[in-house]
Amino acid sequence: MKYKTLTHYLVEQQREHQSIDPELRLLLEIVARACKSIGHAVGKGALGGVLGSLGSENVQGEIQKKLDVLSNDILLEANEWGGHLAGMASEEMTTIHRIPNRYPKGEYLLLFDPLDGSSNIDVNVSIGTIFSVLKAPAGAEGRDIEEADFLQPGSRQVAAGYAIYGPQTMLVLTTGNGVASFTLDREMGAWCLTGENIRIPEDTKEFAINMSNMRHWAPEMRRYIEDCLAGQDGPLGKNYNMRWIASMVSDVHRIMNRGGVFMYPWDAREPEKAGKLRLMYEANPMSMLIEQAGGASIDGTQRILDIQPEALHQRVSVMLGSKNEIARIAEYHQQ
Ligand code: AHM
Ligand code: MG
Repeated sequence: MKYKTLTHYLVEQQREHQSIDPELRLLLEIVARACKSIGHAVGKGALGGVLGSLGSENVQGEIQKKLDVLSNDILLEANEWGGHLAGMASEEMTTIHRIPNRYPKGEYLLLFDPLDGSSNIDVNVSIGTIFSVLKAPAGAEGRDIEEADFLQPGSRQVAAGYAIYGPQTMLVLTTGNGVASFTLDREMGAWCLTGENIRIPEDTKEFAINMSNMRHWAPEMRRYIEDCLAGQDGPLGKNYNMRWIASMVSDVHRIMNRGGVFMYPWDAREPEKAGKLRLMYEANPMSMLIEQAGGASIDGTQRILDIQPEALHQRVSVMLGSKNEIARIAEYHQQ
């Protein structure tokens, strides 16, 4: 075979780096397999009867799409029986999911946004699955896992990744030793290593943000974007380009490949929520990937991976991507 498979890559990681053990390898292979199933369902679209809404609301009060729930079920079922997990948590579930007693338990915690990019699900635009892996805290063995066990800062993640369902189905993964990407060979059903040691360009002239919310942002955020829009003759001295897909996975994937900054800042409409995106299922895993690829990720003033979570569904302001541009955005927030 011309390309290394995901299994081959993970076995090599296991040999070279103590941070990955057989249980974590099994976990990642199972998540990757579940993503293959989700990608298959997404790809069928109307023919699979999977488009449209269910009429139910998730814990955040958002209308659930059929594919949101299907993807959540696929990930739960795939990961329950392997013996590698102590518990799971998902953007689509009110509280944590304990491993049923009929299965053995392991030491890892899996968190996911089963299908990110809700507004793009029914319109055939790229969407994705985001996941984060933590270890259950010491002392959690032999007792039921609790919500509090999941509330660890992103710097404690042992792995993170996303699958993107687009023109190609890809998996982008880190176990703390750089970022690798895999393309799904749809005939073989195999994840093939197509990118290793991904590095994000440190400088950029491209930003991704939902501009329609501009009037609700904090003044420093508004000032940064106004300066970007001023172009060559403005204080930043360059002409910026804007790209906004509205699927975080796709916007981040573009940045992974050619640089840029993605922002979903704090918004005055819901001041207490700190932002739209979720710390545990979206911001933390993406921040680990971005940092592992040489980029940076902040909430405006602090590194996202250092935030001590206070609640499972906590929201956060997110600014991530090319390192030097994120440093510039941080300066705007210090002034
Ligand atoms: P979701 O998890 O309900 O899909 O929401 C998250 C998505 C992100 O993928 C994307 O960056 C953002 O919401 C888009 O928001 P907007 O509707 O403001 O464009
Ligand atoms: Mg999401």
